[in-house]
Parts: sequence; structure tokens; C-alpha cells
Amino acid sequence: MFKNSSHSRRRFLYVGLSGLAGATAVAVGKNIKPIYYSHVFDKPKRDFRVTGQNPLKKRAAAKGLIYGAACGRDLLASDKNLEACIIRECGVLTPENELKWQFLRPRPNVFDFSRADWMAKFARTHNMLFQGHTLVWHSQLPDWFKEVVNRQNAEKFLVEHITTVTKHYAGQIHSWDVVNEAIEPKDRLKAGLRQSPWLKFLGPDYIELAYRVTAQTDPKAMLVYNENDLEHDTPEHEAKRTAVLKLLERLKSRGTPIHALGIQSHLLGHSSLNAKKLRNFLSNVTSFGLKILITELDVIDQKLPSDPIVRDRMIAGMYEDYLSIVLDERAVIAVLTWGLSDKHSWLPMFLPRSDGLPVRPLPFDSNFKPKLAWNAIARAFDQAPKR
Ligand code: 9MR
Repeated sequence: MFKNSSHSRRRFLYVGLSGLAGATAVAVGKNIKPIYYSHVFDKPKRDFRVTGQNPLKKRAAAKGLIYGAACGRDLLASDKNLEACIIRECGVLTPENELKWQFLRPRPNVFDFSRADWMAKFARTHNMLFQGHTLVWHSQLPDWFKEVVNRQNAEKFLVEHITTVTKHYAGQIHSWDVVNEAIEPKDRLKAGLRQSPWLKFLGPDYIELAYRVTAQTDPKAMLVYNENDLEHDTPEHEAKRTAVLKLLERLKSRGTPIHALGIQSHLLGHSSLNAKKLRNFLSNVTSFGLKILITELDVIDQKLPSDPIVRDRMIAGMYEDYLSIVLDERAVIAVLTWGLSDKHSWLPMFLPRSDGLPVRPLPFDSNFKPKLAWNAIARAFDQAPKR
């Protein structure tokens, strides 16, 4: 958003008569270049009113949609407010880290399901669906992985891992993110594939293999390909959309048991959306007979203005704009936010603000009060066509 420049710069906020900020100006020498956040600026009178008191899961369910959130076991077990909020708002729960290799496999031959089991039980107890994240990923592999896994034994490790984990949870998982983030055009490899240990050891067919093995042991689960950076109107996101479509086309043409695309949707609050391109992409995905899940929604406010009131309006605007586009597509069956309250998010560690202020990416504030982002999500569900 703020293009790099060697000049020093200051940012101004235009606060209009209505008290709404719609633009940020960047002063470069004598030239002041306003940068417009169109999703708010275009709609200065936008209000985020909602009717009724229903929690998000009920509003979603009224449209045949599922709403839920990701959460960690330790937080859920220790924070009563979070627990109450999750139980009230969510129809599906994703363990944020507990089903990743790093947590499940402390040693090459040891599986520790205790933390993930606790979460599965929590979901069951509170009538929530349980979402599996994730079986095959280049990241959050255990420390021993580098020493132990190689070209010769990688297939054995992959198949054994998927079989053991999916057997353990067979029948309990609504949808499995079987493969996560396998595309990265920036790596400049064939078909836009990411340079991951799995690709290095097994070649591109590791993806298809992962779906086939999962389908064998858990034939009831919805099998998802989950990917990031697909949402915005930037050349990088466009390249990823193109590569993902090619991957899905290839998998489908080979009869791979894959049922849905997971669009992570870590939205950049300062970046623009292109409704036409996004709709086209969704419609191309559905042309392969796939469903779509919004799997990790939040709004990254790293580059948004400091004022929390201004920031919250922009974040809410992004939530509503994005959801109103994607929910128009009836193949979208679920929306999950990556967390529920600003008290717990991955963002302070990964994408903190330069002004040191707390990030505000989620529907509830750090005291579990609903923010405008909550209203925006509620409005998008209320306005969505029925599935
Ligand atoms: O939220 C997760 C955080 O706690 C972990 O430290 C991090 C490690 O990479 O992964 C985060 O979750 C990621 C998810 O598994 C895949 N998509 C991106 C998410 C945010 O980084």
C-alpha cells in the first residue's frame, strides 16, 4: 500500500465531517498523495447495524452456512470468556496448531494425540463440527524431521502419518485440510509449486497421494486443499489464483478424491479487492465440482491508521465487502475466522504494527465485546443467499 520510497514521509488521516476516515495521505516532499481505502471511503455513510441478538453460528445456519473459529487448546482450557464466546458463536472448531506434525509427532515413532483429542471432545460436547488442520504442510514440522526424513523414506512417513492420524479421527472430522499451501509462484518452480520438503523428496505427485490415502482411511470427511494469498487484486494473488486453478484442474482430471478449496482469507486491510476477479475465480473453482470454505478469515491491520475507531471501521468494511462477494457464490459452505477475539491472534507475533498498538483483526475485542467486525460478519450472513 505505502509504496517504498527513499523520501521521508508522514501519514495524515482525513477525518471527514461524519467522523469517518476514508483516506490516508502520504507526504513525499511537497507532494501529498492521498491513498484511498475505497472499501470505506466510497461509503462514508455506511452503517454496520444488525438486527436481533443471534450469534454468528445461528445467522450462518439460517442460510445453510457453517460459522466457526480456530483456537488453541491451552487458551480454550484456561480462558473462561473465550470458552463461553466459542460455545455461543461457533458451529465448527479448528485446532490452530494441535493437529500439525510438530505437535502430533514429538518423535519419529511416537504420536501424541492428547491435545487434539481434548479439542475434539470439546467440539463434540458442545455440538460443534471439528475441522482438521492440516495433514501435509511444509511448515511446523518437528525438529527431527530434517535429520530423519529423506528421499528414500518420505513416502513411508507421509502415508504412515496420514493413515495414523485420519484413522484416529475417522468419522469425527467435518473437513480435512489435507494439503496446505502447496503453491508459491515466487519459488519459480514448475506449475507454481512451492519448494517444500515433500516436493523435494517425492515430486509433484505427493499432493495426489495425500488425498488418496486420506480418502481411504476417512471416506466420510470432506477433503480440502487449503491455500493463502488468493483474495486481493495484486499480481501476486492473481498468479496464485491461476496456479491453484491449474492444480485443482489437474487433480480433478486424474480422479483425485478432493472435494473443496479452502481459501484462507488472511485479508490485508490496506489492499483492494476486485469483485469481478474474485467472483470469476470462485466460479472457476466450482466448475470443477468443488465446494469452497473460507478457512482462516481475519483482517491484517498492520498498515492501517492508529486510531482504533477509524481502524475498526476499515476492518469491518473489509470483512463485509469480502464476505458479501464470496457468500454470493453458493458453493461457499463455511466461514471460519482464525481466532475469535483480539486477545488471541497469530498477528502480534507475525505482523505487528510499527506504532506498537495492539492489533484488532477479529470480531471480538480483547474483552470479548463484539466489534464492528462482528456486525459486518453478521450482516454478510443475514444478506447472503440461502444454500
Ligand atoms: O496461528 C498459527 C500460529 O499459532 C503458528 O505459530 C503459525 C506457524 O506458522 O501458524 C499459524 O497458523 C497458520 C495456519 O496453520 C496456516 N495458514 C496461516 C496461519 C497463520 O500463520
